[in-house]
Amino acid sequence: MDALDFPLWLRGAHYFDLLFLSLSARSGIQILSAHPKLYWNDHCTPGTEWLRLTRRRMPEREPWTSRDEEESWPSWLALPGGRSLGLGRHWHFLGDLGWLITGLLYVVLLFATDEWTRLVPTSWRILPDAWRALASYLTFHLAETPGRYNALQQLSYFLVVFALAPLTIATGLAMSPAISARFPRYLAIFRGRQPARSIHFLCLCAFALFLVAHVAMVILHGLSRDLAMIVLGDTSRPRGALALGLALLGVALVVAVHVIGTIYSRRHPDLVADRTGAVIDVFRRPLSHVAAGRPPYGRGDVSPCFRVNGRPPRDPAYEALAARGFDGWALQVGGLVAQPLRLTLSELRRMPRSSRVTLHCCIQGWSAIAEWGGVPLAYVLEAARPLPAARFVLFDAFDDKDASEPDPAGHGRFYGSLELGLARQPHTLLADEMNGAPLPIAHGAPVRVRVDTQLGFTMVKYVRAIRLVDDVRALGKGRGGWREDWQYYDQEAGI
Ligand SMILES: Nc1nc2c(c(=O)[nH]1)N[C@H]1C(S)=C(S)[C@@H](COP(=O)(O)O)O[C@H]1N2
Ligand SMILES: [Mo]
Repeated sequence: MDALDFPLWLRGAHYFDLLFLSLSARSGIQILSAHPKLYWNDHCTPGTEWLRLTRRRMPEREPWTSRDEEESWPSWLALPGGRSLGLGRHWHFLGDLGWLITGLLYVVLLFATDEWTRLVPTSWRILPDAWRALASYLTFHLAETPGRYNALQQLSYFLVVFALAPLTIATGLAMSPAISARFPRYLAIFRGRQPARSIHFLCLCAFALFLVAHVAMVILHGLSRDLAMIVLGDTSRPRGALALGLALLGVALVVAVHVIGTIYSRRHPDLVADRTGAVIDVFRRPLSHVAAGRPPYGRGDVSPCFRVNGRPPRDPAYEALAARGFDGWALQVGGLVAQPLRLTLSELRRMPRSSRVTLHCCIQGWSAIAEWGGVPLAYVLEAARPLPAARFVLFDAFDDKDASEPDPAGHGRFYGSLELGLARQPHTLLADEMNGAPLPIAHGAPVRVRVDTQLGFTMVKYVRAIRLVDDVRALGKGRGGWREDWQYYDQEAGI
């Protein structure tokens, strides 16, 4: 058994790991740049971050929004670089999907063959042996590799495959608002969303460290022999030069995928968003439509500070309404309904009410907890009686981004949509209260949407009208929302 070989599937998995992990790493850095601060608490109170990768300070006096905290990192580091969180997420999920499939095939084949014996320690002796190997490396001596891996190699490969990789996946999943709303106990394993996010980042650091050590060891132990094994599967008579040539070609191909992906994302963002979106929506869609469980939070968990994203409308009609305490505001409900409605704030407040203390997850990475009170959207929809053709609920907002934001990512009025099934779930609210008080202007007065299972950008503030439609493609750029259109956020916002 000492002469285990390196079959093609193992060499292929090794190569595809490099491709997909590197895509996920660069796009993960892109996602981090949208909120380059890490916390151990889910309130994300400014100043409590344990790591900040930005020099930008928020003004003390003027109001700022979480988009002002976003960094723009260069393309050699982040995929695709610049302020492109939406596209970064597309690449991240694509890389993850490829990596998951590669990993699953690898693990199945590992145990279907004898190859697992090289990786999985079968005796506790591995610990003192690995320690001895480490000590010899630390004193600049190579540890023996008798036929297969030495104890330190075996232990570190084993830990990467069976501890680091699962931990990375588990903490990634924990950041999904759909999963944490459906299975709050799962989030509790990591003590919250921000700890999960921090650990996910530390996993990236661990992968990077492993890569450096792994490549260093290969070079120290004999580059051409090791390359011949992992590239060609040669164990007896290594063809070092051929292996080196092929390895360089392989790395060049990975680099080419990165370069082409980056250039395409920057030049044709719409095209890249649509193509990659089509692939990843297959596994994202079911996630986005799970029902919410009972939120595990109480009033005592409410965050001391709740960030704002999206400045208040600079619209004379809205400002006049706000000056009158929204007297005169009415919610229009129309489109594909049997009974169009016009509901004033007091009429809306007389409908059955509900309140929930929930975790808000912004796509940029920050979170906060608040109590929201209002009318379940289902009651309003029931009163309007959607026609059978209705499939989406569209929310028109008052804020025209060209007027309200100093540096808008796009143009025109904000809008968003929810698939009808999601809009009807009992946790979907038209909220007019936050933490027991009327909804403040910064957070969307007089009425905003709240959905437990989705990312923050789907929860339209400053709602003006609701329309039921059969298709979202006729609106804006056709992606179902303002941030989807201009920032390439995904309509399937459960992850
Ligand atoms: N009308 C409107 N609604 C909006 C936005 C916006 O810019 N305009 N931003 C969205 C985003 S990205 C988030 S994270 C939440 C933020 O809600 P908050 O400002 O109450 O924290 O509102 C969402 N709803
Ligand atoms: Mo957001």
